[in-house]
Amino acid sequence: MEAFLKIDKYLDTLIVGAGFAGMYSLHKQMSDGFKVEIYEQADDVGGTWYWNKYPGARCDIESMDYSYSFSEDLQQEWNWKEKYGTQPELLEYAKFVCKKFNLRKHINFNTKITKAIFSKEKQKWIVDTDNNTIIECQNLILATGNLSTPNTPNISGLSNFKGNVYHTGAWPKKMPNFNGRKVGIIGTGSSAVQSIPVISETVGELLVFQRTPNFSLPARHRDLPEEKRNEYKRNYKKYRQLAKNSSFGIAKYQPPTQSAFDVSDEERNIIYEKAWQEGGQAMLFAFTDLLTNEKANETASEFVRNKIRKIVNDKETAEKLCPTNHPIGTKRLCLDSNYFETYNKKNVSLIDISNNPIEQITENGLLTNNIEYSFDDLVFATGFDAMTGAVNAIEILNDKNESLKSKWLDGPKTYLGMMVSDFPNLFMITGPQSPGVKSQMILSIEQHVDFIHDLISHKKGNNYNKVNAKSKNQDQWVTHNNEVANATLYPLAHSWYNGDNIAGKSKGFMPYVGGVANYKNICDEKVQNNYEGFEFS
Ligand code: N01
Repeated sequence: MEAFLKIDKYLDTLIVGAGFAGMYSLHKQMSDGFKVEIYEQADDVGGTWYWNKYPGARCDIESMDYSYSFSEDLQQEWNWKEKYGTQPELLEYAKFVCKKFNLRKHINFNTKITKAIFSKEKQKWIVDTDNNTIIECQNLILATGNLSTPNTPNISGLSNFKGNVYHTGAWPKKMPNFNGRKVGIIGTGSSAVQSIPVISETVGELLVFQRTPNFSLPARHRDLPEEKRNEYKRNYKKYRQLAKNSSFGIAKYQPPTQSAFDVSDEERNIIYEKAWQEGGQAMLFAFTDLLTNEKANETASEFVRNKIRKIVNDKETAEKLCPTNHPIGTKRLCLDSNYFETYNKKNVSLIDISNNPIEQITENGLLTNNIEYSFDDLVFATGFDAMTGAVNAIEILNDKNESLKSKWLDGPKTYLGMMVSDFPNLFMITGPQSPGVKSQMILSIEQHVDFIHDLISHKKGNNYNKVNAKSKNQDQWVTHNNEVANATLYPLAHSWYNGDNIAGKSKGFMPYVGGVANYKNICDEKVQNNYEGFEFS
């Protein structure tokens, strides 16, 4: 892919990915007259909500919050039907947005970006695809998602398995029929917690292989009453502002004001019980110190363990389901509809593999602790190569022929989660070291897209070719990110937040946990200080 290559297309901006980040970015750039296109490997829009079609998939943030705010028309026109959007509803919403803003004709589907080189001579990105179309562009925006590279653990013998194999993160379009079949599922993260109760309804038998029990709170899912939806719509301006001022990007979760030890044991339990009955993540926002003080956290952790003990009839199973190796909230907290209740069903068994890793997949099932468990179908609910997987899947080379992947061997380093030093005009939406995954994603996406769009417009308006993140500012940002994380309990958990879920992946806490409001203030300050940390040429 050198300078002699025939270029098939010239663009101002190429965006990779047609999920919520890519679509909004496309809309922004189109509105300002940039020549812009998306390349997307799927055959339709939707990103996460295109791929994660597993039974029971739905968003764990309420739909009135988890939606675009950039268009008043859109937020008034669209009617969410349920408290938490289902996967089909979210996909329908993505298609609706695509149609409303005439995006489809600017999206190249079924095309994967494989390589991007920043040409020294042209000072542009030369981008290659899996159908050998070569595109030259000035700006390259990665809207590739944080949880978009499914992780299938390397367990020997998988190819020998005679039954069907599925991954929750790459679910087939045609829903498999599990009627009366015996199904094995590996994993007990959010995807499993949502799918297990639904899969259990039709299967003959369900075997759940659990390596680590997870905290989960009841979602208290229900239809969205029209009055509630209309009230929210009338007051969207207020709710969106409250969300922006919060730490997680959700209007109703405002910063708590008291420590867990400012109240008596009895009062604390009443507060937890209220949050438990309300559903959602309210419990985590009950006290100031739940994610900074282990003792405070233990009060909430034990409250949830006691709930599990009450729900699950079999004492031994209940204990196996009680998480004890991480404080509540330090792994992504799951929300469920009857997850723990499902273990009271006769056709559901929990197999604890915490001390006995899966040795092998066999023709008929799998082997652990010298016992062979047989089943007809196998579901991997084993998560993703999170945050860096999709970026590293593209070979990205700067003008010194250095790859981004090699620069990230010891973990990702970014400036504000949006740029990487020495990779000019390459932008990431909700990249590592941004609050993305630790917030209401669409709010963070909108803030990032706006920031990046303004940065590109500033570059163009001042007749610059390039913008680059300064390495000194990048180092400071990475240090700050780590300091913020180390002041919390997050590092105590093994999770995809720190790369622990992937064998051989560098370890280090990736998301920015200083909150969306703080983060936005920092970004705004950089702009006010003449784009501090960015160099234009
Ligand atoms: O993946 P996970 P996920 N042998 O990484 C186990 C978002 N999401 O797809 O904990 C045995 O959380 C692994 O065990 P352990 C959300 O942000 C959102 O469920 O590593 N087990 C774990 O139990 C979420 O956090 C929504 O010991 C193995 C499971 O597989 C993120 O996506 C819905 C194993 C993986 O859990 C990822 O969730 C769904 C092995 N070799 C997802 N390898 C909503 O919005 C892995 N595991 C609702």
